[in-house]
Amino acid sequence: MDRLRTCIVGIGFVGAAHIEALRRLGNVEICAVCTRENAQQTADAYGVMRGYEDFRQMLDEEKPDVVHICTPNDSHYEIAMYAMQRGIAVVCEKPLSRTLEEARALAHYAKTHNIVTAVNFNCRFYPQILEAKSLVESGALGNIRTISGGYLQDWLFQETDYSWRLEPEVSGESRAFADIGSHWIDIAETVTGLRATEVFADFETFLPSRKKPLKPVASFSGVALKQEDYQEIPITTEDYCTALFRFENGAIGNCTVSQMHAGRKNQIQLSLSGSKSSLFWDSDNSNELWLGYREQFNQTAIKDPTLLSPLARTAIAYPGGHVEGYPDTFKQAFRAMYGAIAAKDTSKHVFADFSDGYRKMAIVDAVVKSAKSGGWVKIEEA
Ligand code: SOE
Repeated sequence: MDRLRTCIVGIGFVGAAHIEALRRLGNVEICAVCTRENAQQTADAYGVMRGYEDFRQMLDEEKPDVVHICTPNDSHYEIAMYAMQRGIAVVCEKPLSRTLEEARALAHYAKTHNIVTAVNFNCRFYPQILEAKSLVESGALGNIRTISGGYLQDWLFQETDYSWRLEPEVSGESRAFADIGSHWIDIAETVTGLRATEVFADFETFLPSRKKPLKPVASFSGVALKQEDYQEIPITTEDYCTALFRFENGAIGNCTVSQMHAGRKNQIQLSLSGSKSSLFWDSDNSNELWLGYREQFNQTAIKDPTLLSPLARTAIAYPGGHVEGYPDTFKQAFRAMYGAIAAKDTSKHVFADFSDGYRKMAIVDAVVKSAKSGGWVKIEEA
């Protein structure tokens, strides 16, 4: 097994998830982390040798095989370009960038310079999502007619809930769709193998202003501060998005995305109906896949490697009955990505690369344009 050296930029909620998943792979040495403040202290806290406050210095001194970008969206482009120009493979958090132009340039550079890249669309690596993909590929569903579902969360429900994702200069013009709707359209396209061609989207911002904490508060921490520790700021990005899609084969789709749906912590659902049968998957019950029929009893496919397809088995580490979930999707995604990085293999794999990251940004861009214009918008060919 090839041993690869890795550096991580950004140690928030998701940077920590990357470290944990990489350690579970067994063949990755996390040599350094980069964060703007208290870098060595942070490195020590994660049991990593060195901490840097400047990502350029880290990449120049450590010369890693791979860099993971776990920072806010506005720095993805700069870090990814700097790494690729030094021949370093990049694993970037989604969405790939803050703007469509940045994503286009990153995908172009990766392609023309043969750099192995990846975007962490981790939901592809739920075993039942890969099982759904195998079923669609086998023709079991017939022609896909409808693709529906959505992604609901409540971590931005209160006016004191705050994150850099609420600031368009950092996050981009879309918030809820770019952050979590992008996961939904990613699994919809991955499972069906179909591309969305146009979109009609509607946005709503339920809280036009929020209280920004003047002291640091980590995402999902649930920490509340005193009145005087908040500053009132206007919110211009969407809390909620409904979108209709048309797919290349004529299938129609719709999704509902919200970061203010009380009680729904982090639920993504996908429902497909075809000319032969249907399927439904829910991340809150991620080890099961519902299969629906007209002429026979419905079925539930459970996560059991002895029963599932070869493709689904590639993302399973434990026997049936031993539940695998969200952190396992990171491990399985990184396992697939590191296989390609070790082999310097830039061909298409199950994981998303920068061309897929660009594709998703083209969809985000069309969603924003549609919400602004109030009409159907064609998705840029990416
Ligand atoms: C916040 O909405 C977030 O952390 C997303 O950015 C992740 O992609 C998702 O997995 C969980 O929620």
